[in-house]
Amino acid sequence: MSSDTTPKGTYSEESISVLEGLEPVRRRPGMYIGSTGTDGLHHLVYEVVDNCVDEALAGFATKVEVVLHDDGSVQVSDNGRGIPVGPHPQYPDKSTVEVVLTKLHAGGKFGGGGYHVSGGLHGVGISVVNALSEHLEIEVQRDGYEWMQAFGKGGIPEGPLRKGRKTKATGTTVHFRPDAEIFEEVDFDRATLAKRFQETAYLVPNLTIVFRDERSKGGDTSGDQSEEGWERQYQARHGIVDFVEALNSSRTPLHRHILHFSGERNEGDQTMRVEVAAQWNDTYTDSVHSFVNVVNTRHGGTHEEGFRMALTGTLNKTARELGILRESEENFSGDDVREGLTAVVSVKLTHPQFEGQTKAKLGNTEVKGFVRSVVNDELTLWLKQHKADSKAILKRCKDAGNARRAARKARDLARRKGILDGADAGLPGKLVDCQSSDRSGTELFLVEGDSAGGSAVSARDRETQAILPLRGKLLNVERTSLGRALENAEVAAIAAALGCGIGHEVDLEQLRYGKVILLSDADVDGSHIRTLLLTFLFRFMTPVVSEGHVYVAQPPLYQVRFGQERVYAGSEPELHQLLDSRNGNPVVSRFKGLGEMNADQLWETTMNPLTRRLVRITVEEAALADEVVSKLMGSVVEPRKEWISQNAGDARFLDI
Ligand code: 0RA
Repeated sequence: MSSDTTPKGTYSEESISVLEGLEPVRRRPGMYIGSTGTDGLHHLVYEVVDNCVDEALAGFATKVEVVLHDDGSVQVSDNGRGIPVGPHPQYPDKSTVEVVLTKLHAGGKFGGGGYHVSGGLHGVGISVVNALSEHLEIEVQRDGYEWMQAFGKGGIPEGPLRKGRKTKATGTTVHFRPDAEIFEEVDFDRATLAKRFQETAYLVPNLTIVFRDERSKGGDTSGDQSEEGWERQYQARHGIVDFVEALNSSRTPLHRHILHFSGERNEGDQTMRVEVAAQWNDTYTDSVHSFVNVVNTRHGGTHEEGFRMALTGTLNKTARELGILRESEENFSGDDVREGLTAVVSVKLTHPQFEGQTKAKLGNTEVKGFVRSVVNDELTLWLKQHKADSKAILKRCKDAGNARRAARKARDLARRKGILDGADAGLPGKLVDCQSSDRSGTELFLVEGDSAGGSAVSARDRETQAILPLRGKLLNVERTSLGRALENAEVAAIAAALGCGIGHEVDLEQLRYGKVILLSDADVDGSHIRTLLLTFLFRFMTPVVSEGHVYVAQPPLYQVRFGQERVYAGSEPELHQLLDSRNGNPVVSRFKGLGEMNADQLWETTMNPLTRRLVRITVEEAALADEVVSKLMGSVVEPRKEWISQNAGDARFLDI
């Protein structure tokens, strides 16, 4: 019996069995897509797109188009072979399309050879997307015709696959609306999707991904949503080489050519392929991105381990051969060779095994040796063929090693002087400490300028609030190593006052205050200083930021006097709102800086926990500050110009 004889809306035997097929997915969505929150929602799109990407990896599709519609639906099309439309071998009364969409784990490719790697972290198949949708339509172009089928809530077919017009084209279009009863939220975030598609395009050369947002509000926060909607195209002619170039675009590369090599091996039924692109730049950040089957392995795993071992080993070996490391000298450490390294390691496996809660770590043990041996051989060769680049890279490793030893000395010295261990004797002279030693209730204000520092000292609650005045601008740590940074008096004073150590050695247990509050003027200079401080804390005291100890104080910009009463406004819009909402004769004055406030005003507006406003800094914001600093203060001029012209007048960045 075919279901086209079944009236719509009634349950045929068939649709009941189909319902049973997908029911586990609706009962426990988390098991299939991780969560029913925003991540899970976006996962639905990835799942469909990954199927198209598989078709591209197999050499059949060259274009994927993703469109966000106003009704909350998403449409994903590709120009691949199209899902087979004929009867399915195991369910001869159903089309393969229907089986792929209604049976769990029927998503894998069968028949046909081709290079199949399962995309998607979960790789659960599009039947899961169907199960978690309110409505889904599929259109296939194949075997000379268009074919379509629609599914209702939970993936129940509304009829069989139907044959439509003639066409010579091939491809698959999946149009679905996530079920609002399943997901906590059904708003797609454009930036999240865009980042993923950009990344995918780098990892799958010859694939073009077109991404269009046709929603009227567009979830747009950047203001670039025009009447016609928003569209971007992602494609990378040189694949991960382009990726590395983009990652390094706001930094200065230390050598001209981007390293690039690959290798392949079969072990039993496991086919392994690795491709690496890398280039060192003049920052101190290690930025290694790894992927398995086009999926980001944020927590690394065996492929990254193999890469790191080979990198350290090969660079040491070559440095010895070239006499850059002499017999008496220590080997480069792993950190030395990765300082300033931007790399992409992309692995494709027929049978990946992921580990950990988030499945973002590769577990296959055979991959480690494979990647290690490819990188050993190919990197050795590359270094031989690129003499000038090699010299620059190896010299950099050597400098990093020297700096590491110098930093260790500086730290040892600092520790001996008590600077880093928070011993009272080692506290900086400028610190005006609080009396309480119960850390959870205490706050350290990092205050811009001595005069504002003075006001803050008189204004503070001496029981719980400590003040560290900072003079002038903090050193820009973007292009500074830890050792050099510690030579800067302001940096050393902050490190000493916090007492929790620095760099890899941060110990939050030792942090001397519950809150670290940045207090600077509400003007451009103030925000510059804030950005530098955030960058410093983010780079060298990451856990202090990530554990939520860092805040930004919000001093007001305006004071309005209504007779005896004083009211404050933090911004111009707030000022207008205030003036509009009140009667009386207002006297408005603008604070030029913190120094203009007297102690009472400072206490009332900025320091009193009952009346002040504080903004807690998240890692994302600190990372953004970091990126802003890279662009504004790194050594490359172009991105800086570009950034300034794009964001001039956009207060979001300067006003973190
Ligand atoms: C099953 C088998 C084949 C291709 C596909 C599924 C397929 C699925 C999706 C999902 C989105 N786009 C897709 N493109 C293809 C192999 C077909 C053959 O051997 O000809």
